[in-house]
Amino acid sequence: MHNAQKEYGLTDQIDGGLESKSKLDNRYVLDLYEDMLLGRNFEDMCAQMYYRGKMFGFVHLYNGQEAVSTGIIKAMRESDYVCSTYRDHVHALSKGVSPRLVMAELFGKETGCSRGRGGSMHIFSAPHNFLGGFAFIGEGIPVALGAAFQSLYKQQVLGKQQDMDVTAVFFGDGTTNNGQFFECLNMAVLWKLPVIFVVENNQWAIGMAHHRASSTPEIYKKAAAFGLPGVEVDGMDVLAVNSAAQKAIERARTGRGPTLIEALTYRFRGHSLADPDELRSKQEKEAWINRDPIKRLKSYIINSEIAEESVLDDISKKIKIQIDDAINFALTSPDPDVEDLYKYIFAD
Ligand SMILES: Cc1ncc(C[n+]2csc(CCOP(=O)(O)OP(=O)(O)O)c2C)c(N)n1
Ligand SMILES: [Mg+2]
Repeated sequence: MHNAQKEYGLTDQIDGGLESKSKLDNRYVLDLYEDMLLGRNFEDMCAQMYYRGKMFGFVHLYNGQEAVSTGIIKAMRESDYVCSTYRDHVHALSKGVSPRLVMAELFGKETGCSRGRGGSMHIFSAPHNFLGGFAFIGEGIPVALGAAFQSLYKQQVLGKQQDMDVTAVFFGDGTTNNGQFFECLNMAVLWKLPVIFVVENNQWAIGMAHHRASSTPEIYKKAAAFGLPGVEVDGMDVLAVNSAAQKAIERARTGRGPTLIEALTYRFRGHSLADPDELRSKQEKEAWINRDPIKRLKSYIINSEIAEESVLDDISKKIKIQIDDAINFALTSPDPDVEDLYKYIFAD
């Protein structure tokens, strides 16, 4: 076993999931449920609006992967940073960006979180330390390293903070075959940066099956070459992801360096809303849909008597109201003014 792995106290698998006996605060579990449901409902509404012609360009939905966003981001604090991909709406919602501002951005409206200039792949919010939204795969990883470096510098050189803010960077299985991933693992370990690399291994990169594209399909094992802990976690189990995240965050915050978390997950829809999704087999899709992370958490909540069905129904109603409000806000918001075409290109 690698040294960093030993220090982290983890082998291949993580404990603390839906099957574990350890008890979490009931309110906390319901908050995780609410966040996942918000993500799912938001994305379903996006699909409707896209096909009604309200959104333009490519739109990549996150259905099926909610346990990863919720499990990781809800373990972070407000001042921590998140770096996303083009599949970014739900990461932004988990980080606290209002559904109104994300929906308005998708509609290209002036009130959107990127002033309508970014669209689906460029969700950004400085007040939430949400650093994007990147159309190029792997592009967020070096940006995350920069964010982590400034946290380290603030604490260790400027002496401004007692502990460090942590940066979580999300990316897909396909992206881990890019050079930036390896370069950044190396530098993050070398400088002991407070960063968490979160691989959302949804088994596919557009139409390329992961096992056909990677020399070692178990991505978490690649961490050993660089000397950081690599952890594999069930990405359809929000409690397991949350447990892995808490350990990694604690490690990063206290100056012990980065962690790589590989969450095994699946996207329930095509690569983007323009993808006919003809390459993945029906059996494969069904097997993963049976492990729907929201349904699994719902059963866990009911079976362990955390809450009754009516409480979950109320959460569902609350979210529907929130989504309707976001749609109304986006529909009634103004388009950017043509006069402002060159605004926001450079920082003031
Ligand atoms: C640098 C770069 N090369 C190629 C592409 C085209 N491209 C868009 S998505 C994608 C696959 C990414 O798959 P993965 O990292 O597994 O993420 P997922 O879509 O599954 O979330 C590729 C190759 C791109 N966006 N950027
Ligand atoms: Mg993928």
